[in-house]
Amino acid sequence: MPTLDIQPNVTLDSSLPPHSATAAANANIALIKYWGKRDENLILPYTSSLSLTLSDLYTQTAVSFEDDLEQDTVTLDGEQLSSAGTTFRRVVGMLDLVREKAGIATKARVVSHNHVPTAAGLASSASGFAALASAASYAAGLRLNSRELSRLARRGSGSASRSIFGGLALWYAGDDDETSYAEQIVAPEDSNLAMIVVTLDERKKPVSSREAMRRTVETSPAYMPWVEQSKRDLAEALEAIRVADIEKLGEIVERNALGMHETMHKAAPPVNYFTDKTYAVLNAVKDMRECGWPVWATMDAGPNVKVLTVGDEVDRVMEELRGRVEGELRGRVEGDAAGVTDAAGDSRNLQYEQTKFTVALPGDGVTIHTSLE
Ligand code: 2P0
Repeated sequence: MPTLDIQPNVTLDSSLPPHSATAAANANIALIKYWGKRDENLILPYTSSLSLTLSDLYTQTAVSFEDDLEQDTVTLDGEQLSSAGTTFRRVVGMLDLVREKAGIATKARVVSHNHVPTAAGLASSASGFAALASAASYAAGLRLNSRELSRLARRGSGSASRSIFGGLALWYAGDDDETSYAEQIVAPEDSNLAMIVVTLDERKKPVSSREAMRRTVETSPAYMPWVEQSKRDLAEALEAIRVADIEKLGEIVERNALGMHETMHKAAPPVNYFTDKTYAVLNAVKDMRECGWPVWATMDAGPNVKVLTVGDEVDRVMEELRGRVEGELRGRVEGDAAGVTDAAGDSRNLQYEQTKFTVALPGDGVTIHTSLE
């Protein structure tokens, strides 16, 4: 499949102070998953992965390198991060990479806002590190092209390599730092796909994806077979996209995600992100499909379910899905004589009224505004 060679969308902005830039990057959801690193330091994955970048779910980050700063400062959603925390250290890790490439030692101020509502249950590390890598490198005076930005974003968080691009993005596993990057394979306007994010639980997950991935690679006997299967899944998914066969694509997407979760279930100790509600949504998706609806499920490192569907049918698909999921959850409560209650003693509320549905359409790649010098 020919890939589209695109440059980042960069605007020179004379209103910005010197050595500063802002960048906005959208979140993405993988259709063929990234799960497992062959090199933890460089973040080189075992497998290539494929994702859909989503519109209106993004991180906006401003970076300025300022001579009078004594240390880096990072503000996330209005809160200044402690220098002892993991997120602060990961952000400074990215700033250090940029300083090394640019040959500077100046400290930076980073101000970032996530417009990925917590309620959407989506990870913000992909959009977060794509925006940070873009803003920091342009603020430092580096004029990286899209491929170089993708490689740099990858060093912050693997999935961020894909959020540099809009539409469908393919992250080539590669062999080393230079060959592990993403590319756009279908522009957002040419992709008639959509996702419905079904959020069941907004709480922070008990095991981070980074830890779960590491444990799976080290201990799961199902991991290497999944790696081999995933390579076949990717080849078939690309062919299904080429011939616009969404039925085939959906089938592969669902089996690739469920296969990834099986590798975790067989890790020691096992990692299991599924809850009763997850099974209820997966059942509703399967029942809808049996009635002819174009719906396929995918899941990431958490209990929430993302439903792949056709872009121009997404509204009616969402209404049907909502009705069925609520029906499933209500049925489970009524079928359980003991009931399940939350702190307020309201069993119905616990079971389904907190479930949220968010429609996400294909979105654009990163946009950057940078100062003149
Ligand atoms: C993905 N996930 O392809 C997969 C599927 C979760 C499940 O990429 O350790 O936050 O920072 O490279 O990118 C989540 O992992 O992990 C992820 P790191 P990242 O979207």
